Parts: sequence; C-alpha cells; structure tokens
Amino acid sequence: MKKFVLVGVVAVCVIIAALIGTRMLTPPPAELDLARSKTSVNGTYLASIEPETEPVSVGPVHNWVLTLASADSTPAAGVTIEVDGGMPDHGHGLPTEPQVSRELGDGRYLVEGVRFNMGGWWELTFQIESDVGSDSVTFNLML
Ligand SMILES: [Cu+2]
Repeated sequence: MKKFVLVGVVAVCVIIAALIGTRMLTPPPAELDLARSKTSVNGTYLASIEPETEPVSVGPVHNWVLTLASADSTPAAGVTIEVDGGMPDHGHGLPTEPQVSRELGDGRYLVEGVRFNMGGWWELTFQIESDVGSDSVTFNLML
C-alpha cells in the first residue's frame, strides 16, 4: 500500500514538472501586439518607445526613449514615470530596475538600465502620472 502512495506522489511531481515545463515553452499569443506606438489603457496618453540601439538583443544593459503626448497630441511635459516589466510566460520580472532619468524635451523621456536576460516574450510597462492624468501603457517585445 505504501508503495502505491509513493508511486502516486512521484507521478504527481512528474505531472507538475511537466506542466511547468510546458508553460515555459508555450509560445506567446499569436495575436501579440508588437506595436511600439499605442494609446495608454485609459486613452490619456499616446505613447511610443524606441530603443537607443537596434536590434534589441539579449544581454546588454541599454536605454530606451519613451515619447508621450496627451490625447490631442500635445507633448506631455513634467511627467512622472515608473517602469516595470517581465516575462508573462515565465512569471518573472525584469532583471534590472530601469529608471526614467531625464526629460529630453518634446515629450521624450530617457529610460535607462533596461536589460533582457533571455529570449522570448517580454513586457515593458510604464505607469504615467502628470497634470493630464494617471494612466499606464504596456508594450510587448519578442526577443
Ligand atoms: Cu524568462
């Protein structure tokens, strides 16, 4: 009887490991929106991102420029931005803590210290605060 319990426990462990493994290998949604320009979740901002160097690759720490305008296309000034992100398929965040270090003018903001430490589907999320309103926008990247 004890032997059967042990076999059962082992079987459950194997199934759990297989499920986790499958999840890691699951391709991202086919309809994944890879646009680098989009409207924030609540329509408060028009946002676009551009890496300082193309192509974006796995490994090096690098910077991005985030450009923000209000819905009527006026460049957004004096904005507070928090950067977050990670890999939705893997359940982990970014390996670094990117910061918006400088306002470059014309609604452009320098995002420093971004790093991707593996290939796959990444998300970059910006939480945006200003007089215009509070909103967030998430970009998808495939590396
Ligand atoms: Cu990952």
